[in-house]
Amino acid sequence: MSDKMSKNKYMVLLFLGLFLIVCLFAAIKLIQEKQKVLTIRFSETVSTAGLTLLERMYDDVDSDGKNESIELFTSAKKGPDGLIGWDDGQRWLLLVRDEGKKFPLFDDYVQLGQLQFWVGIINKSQIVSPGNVDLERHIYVMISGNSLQLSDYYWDKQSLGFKKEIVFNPPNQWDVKSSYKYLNFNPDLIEPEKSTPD
Ligand SMILES: [Ca+2]
Repeated sequence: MSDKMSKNKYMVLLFLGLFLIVCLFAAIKLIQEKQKVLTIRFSETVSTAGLTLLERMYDDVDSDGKNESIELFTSAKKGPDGLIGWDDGQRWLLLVRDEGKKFPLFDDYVQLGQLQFWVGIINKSQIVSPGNVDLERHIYVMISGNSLQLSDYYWDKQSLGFKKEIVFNPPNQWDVKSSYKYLNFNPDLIEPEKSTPD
């Protein structure tokens, strides 16, 4: 074998080796990205019995033309004076209710903190004068405690569930100081129930 042929063979092997390494890194990154996204499907077991409703709003979070109800509950109880008896930690439940189906977006204990949520309405296709079904909803959930974590929930037509992505969770957080939106019970945060939802 000539020196030139050996050199070419060496270059091809080197190129293939580098290509395989790049593919491996790309595959690892893809797997890590996929692991960050969870799917929340409807639950037949989640119950709101004994919980306090803190906030409710109606919006078409799955863009099918009909409103769902987004409800935030806590296990802390409202006293006769209207004040809420907060403990050092309690259960928080954020629920999307869609014609009898309940999707628990968040159902967990939060120590020395609280959960807040917002509904972001995105005109992804940049349609002029978009209708309700042209818009994409994102439910943003911020959990505070010893750290801050922001998650993005959005409807996924394929899995018929909500995808959850953690979009903000800085490392090495030590503590968080914050005001408490739900310190006192505020009935204005509970949108009245509609007999015929939009
Ligand atoms: Ca809907």
